[in-house]
Amino acid sequence: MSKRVAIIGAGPSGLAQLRAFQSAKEKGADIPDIVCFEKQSDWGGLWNYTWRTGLDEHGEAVHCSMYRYLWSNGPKEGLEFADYSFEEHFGRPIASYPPRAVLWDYIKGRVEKSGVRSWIRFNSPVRHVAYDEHEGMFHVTVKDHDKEVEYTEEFDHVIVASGHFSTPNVPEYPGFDQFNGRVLHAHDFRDAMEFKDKNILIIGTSYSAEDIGSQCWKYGARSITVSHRTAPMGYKWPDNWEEVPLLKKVDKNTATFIDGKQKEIDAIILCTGYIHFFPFMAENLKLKTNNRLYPVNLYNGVVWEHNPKLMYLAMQDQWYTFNMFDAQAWYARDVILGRLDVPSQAEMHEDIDKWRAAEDAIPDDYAAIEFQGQYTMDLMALTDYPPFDTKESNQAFFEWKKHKKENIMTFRDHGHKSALTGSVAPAHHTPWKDALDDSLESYLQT
Ligand code: FAD
Ligand code: NA7
Repeated sequence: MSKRVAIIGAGPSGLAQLRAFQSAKEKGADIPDIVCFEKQSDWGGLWNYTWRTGLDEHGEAVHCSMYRYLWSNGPKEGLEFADYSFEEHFGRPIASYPPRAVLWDYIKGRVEKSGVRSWIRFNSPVRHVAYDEHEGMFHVTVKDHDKEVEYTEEFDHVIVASGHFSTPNVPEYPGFDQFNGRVLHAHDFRDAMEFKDKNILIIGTSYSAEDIGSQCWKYGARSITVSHRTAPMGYKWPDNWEEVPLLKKVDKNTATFIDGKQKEIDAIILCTGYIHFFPFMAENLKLKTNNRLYPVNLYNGVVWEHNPKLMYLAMQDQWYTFNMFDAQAWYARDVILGRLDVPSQAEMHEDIDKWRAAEDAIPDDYAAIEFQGQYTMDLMALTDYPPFDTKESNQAFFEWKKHKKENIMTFRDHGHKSALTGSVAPAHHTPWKDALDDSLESYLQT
């Protein structure tokens, strides 16, 4: 096949795309020439941890938003690859909330076995993508940091898999410029030990707020205060943890909240989310969305309705992750291979609107999980990706939510059932709150 496909990013979604093409090739299909551009020197995306913050060794913005001691914030049974179970990778059932290094190992295992590393050009940030209407081709401009050159190549298709939890959303509050401590965004948080014996103020109430606060508590912060814009998280927190209304201002080390309450604080961590940021995409190809389950302009959550030769992976807000990315990647592959057609733009648009209206009517988190499970099942039904019943994995999410309500500091001590193997995960050898070593070796000890 003479077609060429560019994939931008070798994180879990870009790697899913490589695996999808490789699996078709393995079954005898004639596949296009695939080139994956990755700006970092290794694969795994956010799961490839670095101590660096700000700019990297090449002056590129650091992609990593992960931190030391990060353990999966949802059950692994909700993200398991349907063609490569945890049990296959580790040789036995393992506990349900693995630390970062264990999940990175799992992600790498599948692609190492499938031999797709040679399809990736590392240290290669994509600088610009434009579409030439006359040629019907994309022009992709890339910086090669190894050779110190910039070049442009032509591709028939472009798949953007560059992630959307890397460019921080950074609000400012009055007095930040006078604060006598560190103000940082979750993107730059690396080691909870930095905040041992400190009084920290967290802004935001979603995953990052909950988990970074919990990390700081676990590693010895003196107190944790979490300020909300909309509503408190409402878990049963430890004694040195308090939820307060939105921050009004800071003055030296005193924080004042909109209800007039004041607290002395040493550091402020903005857990205020991320923005979808694609500075390398031409304006007419750029996805512009907030963080939601069904972003605008993406048919089946993947195909750019204005030009179906362009696709975006994993741009949704995420309950499901790796297995949903797989379902998307297999679908994108089959559209590119001509195995699946896409309808007219008007029909795509209508379909997107229908899904978005359904999303707007979702009453609660449970229904949101079911919505994304159904979306993933619908995609799986279109391709030869091994299907699994998301009712089973939804159940793992439901139990997870229940356990969090019961005790936010012990939910990771529970095990869930794999929708693939039927095995129930064993409890980890040490309760999460006492497990200070997050290494793979420590986690896999029996
Ligand atoms: P990413 O992992 O972000 O990878 C994108 C890749 O694209 C990166 O390697 C990057 O270097 C590359 N790239 C970006 N721009 C360019 C460019 N211009 N040119 C070339 N390459 C480029 N999910 C879970 O399932 N469980 C969890 O516990 C969990 N915890 C999380 C914790 C944090 C702090 C964060 C931020 C996210 C977490 N997630 C978790 C969600 C996470 O989004 C997914 O697990 C997954 O990493 C998304 O994969 P991705 O490939 O789409 O994006
Ligand atoms: P999320 O899930 O996008 O949440 C962002 C949070 O930040 C949310 O609670 C917002 O409150 C809050 N927010 C956003 N802007 C502001 C301002 N200006 N002031 C106060 N609060 C604000 O991001 P996370 O980082 O928690 O999670 C992202 C991913 O990382 C996730 O998938 C995890 O796996 C890890 P709101 O409720 O909108 O009022």
